[in-house]
Amino acid sequence: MKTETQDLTELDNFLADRWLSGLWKLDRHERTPDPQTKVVPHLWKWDDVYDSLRQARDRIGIEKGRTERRTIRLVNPGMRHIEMTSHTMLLACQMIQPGEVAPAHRHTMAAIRFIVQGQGAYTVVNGEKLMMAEGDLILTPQWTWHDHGHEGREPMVWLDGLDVPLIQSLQVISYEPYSEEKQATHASGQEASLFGMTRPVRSGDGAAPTPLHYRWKDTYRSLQALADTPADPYDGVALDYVNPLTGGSTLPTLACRAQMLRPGERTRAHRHNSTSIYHAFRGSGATVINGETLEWSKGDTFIVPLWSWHEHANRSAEDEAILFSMHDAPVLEAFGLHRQESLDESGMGM
Ligand code: 1HN
Repeated sequence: MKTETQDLTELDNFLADRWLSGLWKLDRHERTPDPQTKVVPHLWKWDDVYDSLRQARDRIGIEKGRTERRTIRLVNPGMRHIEMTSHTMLLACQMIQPGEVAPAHRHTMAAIRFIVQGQGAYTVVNGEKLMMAEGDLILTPQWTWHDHGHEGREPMVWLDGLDVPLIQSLQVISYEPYSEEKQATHASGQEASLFGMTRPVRSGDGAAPTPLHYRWKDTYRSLQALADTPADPYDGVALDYVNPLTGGSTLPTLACRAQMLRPGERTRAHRHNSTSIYHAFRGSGATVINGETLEWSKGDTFIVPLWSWHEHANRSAEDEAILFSMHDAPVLEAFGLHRQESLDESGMGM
């Protein structure tokens, strides 16, 4: 007599031979009430990232057709197999030297750049030359041509945030180099910088303005204005970088946010099934993620995996702390999947 297991193994093999599979083999881990992720909480220290960039600078020149970007990825320990920051997002850090040109290309991945150090570099997005300043956010929506250059004197560093692993999983990666190293810029130059949310009237040019450039001086002024009002219990004084044309998220797949933790401020714990990557732009503090405390200071980057309880605290009683962050929430929202939960008590303790 055959045991039930033998019977099943025979059936499983029978099915496998025919490219079929019984649902009874499904991993039980996929049937838990709580979403599961392989992404783990992690913090990357600024000194490590910056030192790595300097070492790369000393060894790697930027060259068309070879190394087109001097960019270092922040790899989540749970995402070692794909060398990504989360299952949906990649955060990288890029350094460009005075006089260098990072050649123009376009791809189906959307990108954001958050400028962390230096001045005098620029990005050209579809012919618009956007000068970078610390704290600025510059968008490169999917399939837009982009190249970077540097007219300043000091090395310039920014964060690159992209939806690479999401686009990889959809298997729709396309990449195209531009015919020239650099794009020609619009004759009127720096459209977004010059005209803000307006555009010059030109016959035959009906394209809506693409909002590409969020300046730090504007963001900071808004944060300061908000600082005197009641803060969000979970995020403090926080601003979403919206697409002003639609009121929707920064990009279809990525949302960016700037938040201020006022001196001594501490937020309440909540969790959501979107993943967040934070960069400490100013100040220092701590974030407790499922009971694990990550201490951060200026320049550090950390990740809060989906569905983990988290709360932030500014460690200083005198200085504000400012976090820039990137989230994959728009993807979940688009499919009606976004979920969040909060605790009634005022935190998990730190
Ligand atoms: C990319 O095109 C840039 O254009 C930076 O500066 C980082 C990471 C992965 C894929 C493409 C850039 C990138 C990237």
